[in-house]
Amino acid sequence: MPKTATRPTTSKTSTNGHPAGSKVAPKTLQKMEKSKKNVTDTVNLKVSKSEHQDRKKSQKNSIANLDKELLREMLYQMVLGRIFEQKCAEVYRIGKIGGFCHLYIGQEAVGVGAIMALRSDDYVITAYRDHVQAMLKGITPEAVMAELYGKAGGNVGGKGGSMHMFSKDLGFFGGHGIVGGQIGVGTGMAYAQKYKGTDAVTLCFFGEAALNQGMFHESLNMAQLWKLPCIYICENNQYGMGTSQARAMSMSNIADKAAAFGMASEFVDGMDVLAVREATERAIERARKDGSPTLLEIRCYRFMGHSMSDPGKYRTSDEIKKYQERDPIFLFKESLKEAEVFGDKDFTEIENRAKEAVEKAVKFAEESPFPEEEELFTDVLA
Ligand SMILES: Cc1ncc(C[n+]2csc(CCOP(=O)(O)OP(=O)(O)O)c2C)c(N)n1
Ligand SMILES: [Mg+2]
Repeated sequence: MPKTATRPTTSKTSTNGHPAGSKVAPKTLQKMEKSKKNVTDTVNLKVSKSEHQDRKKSQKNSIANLDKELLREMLYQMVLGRIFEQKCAEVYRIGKIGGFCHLYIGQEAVGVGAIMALRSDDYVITAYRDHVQAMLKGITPEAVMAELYGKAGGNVGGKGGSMHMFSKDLGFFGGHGIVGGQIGVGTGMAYAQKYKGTDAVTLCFFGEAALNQGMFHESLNMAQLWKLPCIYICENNQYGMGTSQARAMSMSNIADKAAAFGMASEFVDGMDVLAVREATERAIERARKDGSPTLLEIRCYRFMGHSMSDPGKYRTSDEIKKYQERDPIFLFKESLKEAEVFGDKDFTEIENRAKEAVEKAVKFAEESPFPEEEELFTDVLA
């Protein structure tokens, strides 16, 4: 199956919903130790180029099965996310946005592929890299940008900032700054969906560094035991704040961790928006049917620093360039073009529409007032 990306080690992962058991041979261990020495470079360009060709073929097959307007909207949302985040970086540098600001550039295929497979009554929860996912769940670009500016017109009145987008009505439950904390909350959200007798599901996003937290293990155990309709999406961008996965995790094969709970899992190429969509659809089907949870390891890469204040000294620019050759937007566009679904004219129209939406969001944020002083004393829990 060409959709599965190459792993840096030789361990095998199931992609059919049944976790593979693994017994690590001494030779493999030696190889793993060796590969740890070169922790900043996990991509083999030759292999990834041939994978890129294979994936283009599989993308073409997937494209043939999807409605043209849905494909247009998926590409639009990816481009909007990219341009929105580039604008965030620009206005952050001139002091319009304060505090932490974590960008999603490079990971758009994960959010778009997964969230656009949902129904509107499904829930989403994520960590602090939340701007694009919030927009995908229906929070407007204006409300997200004004929130980043700390303005009253922001998504939560300018009091949450970059890491705390939230909308109960739209089923977007944050925006969380404590690494792994949202995994417990997301599990509880899925419990509520089941308790109320709905067939709605929860997408719970987190980074690979969150897997080393106890919360991950406790939550997945409970979800499998109680059959909670939670889809755990590990966005494996291969780095925590400045620490590569290889330095922090005893095993690199995250999808295999589901075996400890008897949970279904898949390893997915996060540069391929359609592969993400299809894997999420399979997980949603399991969850709606009888509440069965799934762990998806979606392998991706962040093109920017961990946050806007990251000097980025832990990886090489060559490594970043290698991943940029597999830019998820570029890959999707190429496949759409080769399948003769869209051409350059459509791409320009989509890009212009996204640029306009971002400009409108910035104008709204600029013109929105700061919150009133008395707002300091509302929504305070102590
Ligand atoms: C409990 C906790 N420990 C440490 C931190 C500091 N911290 C913020 S982000 C981060 C790395 C998280 O990386 P990952 O989960 O892979 O997500 P990514 O930033 O790659 O999206 C750390 C250690 C924190 N916010 N919470
Ligand atoms: Mg990470």
